[in-house]
Amino acid sequence: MSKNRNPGTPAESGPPIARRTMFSMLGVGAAALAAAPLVQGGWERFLNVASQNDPTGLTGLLPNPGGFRYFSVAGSVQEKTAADYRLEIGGLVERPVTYTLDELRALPQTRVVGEARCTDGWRVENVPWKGVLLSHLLDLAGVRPEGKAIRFTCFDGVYTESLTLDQARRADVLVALDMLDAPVTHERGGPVRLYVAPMYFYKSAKWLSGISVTDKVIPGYWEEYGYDIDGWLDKEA
Ligand SMILES: Nc1nc2c(c(=O)[nH]1)N[C@H]1C(S)=C(S)[C@@H](COP(=O)(O)O)O[C@H]1N2
Ligand SMILES: [Mo]
Repeated sequence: MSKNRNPGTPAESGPPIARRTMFSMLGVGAAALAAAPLVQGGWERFLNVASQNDPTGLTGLLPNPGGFRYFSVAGSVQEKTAADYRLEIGGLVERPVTYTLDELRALPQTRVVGEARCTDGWRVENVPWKGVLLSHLLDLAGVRPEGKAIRFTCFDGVYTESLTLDQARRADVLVALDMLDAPVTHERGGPVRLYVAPMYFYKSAKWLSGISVTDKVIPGYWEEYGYDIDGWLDKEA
């Protein structure tokens, strides 16, 4: 698997040619989608409407009528269930801990509604996410004074991400267990994924398995290839 792929060029299911054909059948050019996020928003709404009455049957053939594109830098990812999922919290903390899924569910749950916006131009708006505030998990573990940043690892064995401690403590950064009011599916990065509402979706690591407090930011997978370490959607955020 090539590492040079742009994070916005999804390794999603289905042949790209077929997708392009589908877009052009809808009269929407891929270049226009990439260049105009607002047009993309309109396109998503069009699709949602279209899939409700679906007069042509066309939308059922689209790769993902809900708007999300499957993305993974790893090949196939082993599915994890409540029985074998674990989240390890360690590094520069007073109390390293390993959580099961049930233990995470027993912690206070916070709901954040936000968008998922890929650097490629596709976005899904008003997505409800629910889970444990990252800041709460950090407080429970007790960040040591030398702790300045967070490194995230994933059970796909490949992907990594980072946040500064200040970013990680924001009230819109979740260790998400639910999405669209249902458990996060394997395809979407479940049973547990990160959701960093104010940043591009590449910051929201899927298949989250490790949260490690570090003394400085360690650039994540895509950031090694030139992507902004701070992936703010709005620079002034
Ligand atoms: N583990 C992991 N997390 C990841 C990625 C990935 O390849 N692996 N891709 C990122 C990118 S670039 C995007 S746009 C989103 C895609 O999430 P989705 O597949 O649920 O749409 O996940 C982000 N998190
Ligand atoms: Mo992305």
